[in-house]
Amino acid sequence: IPWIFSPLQRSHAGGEELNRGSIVPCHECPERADFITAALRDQGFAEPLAPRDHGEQPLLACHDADFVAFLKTAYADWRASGREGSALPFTFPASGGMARRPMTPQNSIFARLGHYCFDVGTPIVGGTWEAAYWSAQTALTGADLLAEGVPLAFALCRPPGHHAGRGYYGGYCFFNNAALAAESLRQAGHAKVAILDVDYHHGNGTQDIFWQRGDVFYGSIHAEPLTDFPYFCGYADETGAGDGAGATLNLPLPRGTDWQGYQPALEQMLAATKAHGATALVVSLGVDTWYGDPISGFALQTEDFAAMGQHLALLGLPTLVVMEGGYAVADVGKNVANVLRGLEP
Ligand code: Q9C
Ligand code: ZN
Repeated sequence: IPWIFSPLQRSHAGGEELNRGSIVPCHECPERADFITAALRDQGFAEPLAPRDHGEQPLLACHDADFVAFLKTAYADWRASGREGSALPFTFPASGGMARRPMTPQNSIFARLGHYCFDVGTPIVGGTWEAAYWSAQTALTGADLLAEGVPLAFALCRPPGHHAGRGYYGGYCFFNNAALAAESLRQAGHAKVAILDVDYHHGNGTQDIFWQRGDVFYGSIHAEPLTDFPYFCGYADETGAGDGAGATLNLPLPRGTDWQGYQPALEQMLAATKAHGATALVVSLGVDTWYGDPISGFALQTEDFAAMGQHLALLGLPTLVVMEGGYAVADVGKNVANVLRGLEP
């Protein structure tokens, strides 16, 4: 199984997040990628391929130009305002209140952070742009491989992507790697593409990007938003709009869900994917559904991830697996490897 990663993706490092009122080291750390790399080596995978550089243009298929420009200079702007450490917003436009938009480079860095970010858990540091840029290139390269006939590939994207929307970042995500890959597969000739998101958290960014599109199916199994991040969407009654009506499927499950509760939802999502008629599959793979994850509440076991891969393989589609979450740092690798092995024919 070919897989893609660049050490430049480690550059987003040393950031701190405000989590439930305390400043703590960011859960989404570069060591996650190191442990995944080590586990794949242990399992006999070949060395990773370096991502190809597609430039910034493909990012604009899923993101607004002003947002991309903001991310590029955000940390320099933060430093120019006299601060060090993690660039985090502390104020947001009140919902329903008046808010001056759009932001211009003349607006304070604090205004711009609050405008483009939706949480206080996603620090920007000196290496964030470089890491997020190469994470996106890793996903785009994975899509290239599928377009060139490879049946199964793994994009070790880090930082992750599924919480990032066209014009916003948050939830440890900057560019929506899975969305970029899906868009690339569309442009490579797949008339319909499916993104299946098995991260513990709802992929609000991916849902937003494809909400009104019927050509890209978005299916997600995730923790009930009544209790879990991102809280404001991911409910079962969100099914898409306009041309995208019916092309979004949300299957929220309660905290404590184990494989017995998870498997029927997965089967339902696979049936809906078949009905949609996609000819290529992007899997947003978070292994934060593992029972030992420090910020999540499902109860999947390591062997359940192999079963998950086997179920996804039943679609019989060219498949790109894109890394999302998973924060039990030393244990994420085995779970990822099991999904990939399960997907193998
Ligand atoms: N105590 C991904 O898995 N922090 N992002 C929630 C709740 C945000 C997770 C804090 C979690 C984002 C890609
Ligand atoms: Zn997650």
